[in-house]
Amino acid sequence: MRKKITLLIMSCLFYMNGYSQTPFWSDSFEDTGSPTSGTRSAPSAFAVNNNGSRVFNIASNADLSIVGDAAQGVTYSYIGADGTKFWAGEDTDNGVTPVTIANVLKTVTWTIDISGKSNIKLKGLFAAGNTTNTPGAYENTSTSATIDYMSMQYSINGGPIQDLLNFYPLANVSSRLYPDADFDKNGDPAATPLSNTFTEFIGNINGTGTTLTLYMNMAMSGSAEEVAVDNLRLVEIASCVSPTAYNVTGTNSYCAGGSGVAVGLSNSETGVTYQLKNGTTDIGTPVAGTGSSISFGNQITAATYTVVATRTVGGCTNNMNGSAIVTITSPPAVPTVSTTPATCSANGTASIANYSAYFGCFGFGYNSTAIGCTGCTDCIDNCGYMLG
Ligand SMILES: [Ca+2]
Ligand SMILES: [Ca+2]
Ligand SMILES: [Ca+2]
Ligand SMILES: [Ca+2]
Repeated sequence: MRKKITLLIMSCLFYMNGYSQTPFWSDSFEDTGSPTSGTRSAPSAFAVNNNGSRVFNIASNADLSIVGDAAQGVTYSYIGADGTKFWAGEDTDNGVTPVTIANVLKTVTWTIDISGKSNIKLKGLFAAGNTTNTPGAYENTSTSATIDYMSMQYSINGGPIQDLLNFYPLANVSSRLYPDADFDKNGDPAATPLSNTFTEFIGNINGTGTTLTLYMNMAMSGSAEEVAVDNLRLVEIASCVSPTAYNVTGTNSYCAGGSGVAVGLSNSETGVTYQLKNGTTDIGTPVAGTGSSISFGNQITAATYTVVATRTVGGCTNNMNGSAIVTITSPPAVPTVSTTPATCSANGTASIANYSAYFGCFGFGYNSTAIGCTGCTDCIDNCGYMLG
């Protein structure tokens, strides 16, 4: 039950972020519930020893002795772990000499069911305990027996092992540990190096299958070369279906002082919200699709209105067809009547000027205010008289 509640909360958080990311697995290295499914295997793990300066295992800050950087005033502990425990790596050869790649490289392996999943991403928190800048502690030089690095890899259904996330020192020097997004085994100098505050990184898992094998590698040859990982998560990114383009409706004009023109959309989809816009400016709040036509209400401002649709799941958008052009016309002149009196030989005549324009604009009625025409009381009196 606890897991279900946790997953529900995470789903809500992702939803609020505007993405459709469904978490389906995690490992936070806590005593219970980690990992949430599948298996974690670490036959090369060893207990924290050497006063906390050798470790390849689950640990908490109380177990460790990390360097930090006194000059920067950095706290000598990892900051921002999820819960209290995480996986720590430090002096991962565990004191075995000589230091070789085989001795120093330690790996955690997970086996996870990914049946039916696609567009999978790995998320996780990564940190490096030693934040000394010059010279950095992590070696990437030909004179060093081994290169200090941390990486995540994966394979699907036992296929080739592929890179997922890399953290390496800069090329040919000793430095801090940097993200290596191009996987050339050199830290990327433009990136921000890892610090003792856990930072989230995301890697793409390409392909689909039934079994994902996830690898976490740490190769740290010294007691001042320190890394930590926490809260690994797998999320499935829902593909987004572009909203259908419907027609913007409501092109019309109204008389100045009137109540405006109703602007809407000829049809709509549920699961999509529709934002009315005047240029780049949002007008009002988004209207939820209903499966039929929707209205954005009467628009007073003369403008060309457009509509942008956004699908709730996935967040992709689409422009609706056309626009609604609202214009304002000036009130026509009040109708006038001219008459000729009857004589013995002829009937009198009466004619009304500007009749069509006026009533085409304001409509018929004795109370023009009720139909949106203000300041025309005289006209109505005249009209009533004339029509009577
Ligand atoms: Ca944790
Ligand atoms: Ca240490
Ligand atoms: Ca690189
Ligand atoms: Ca080293």
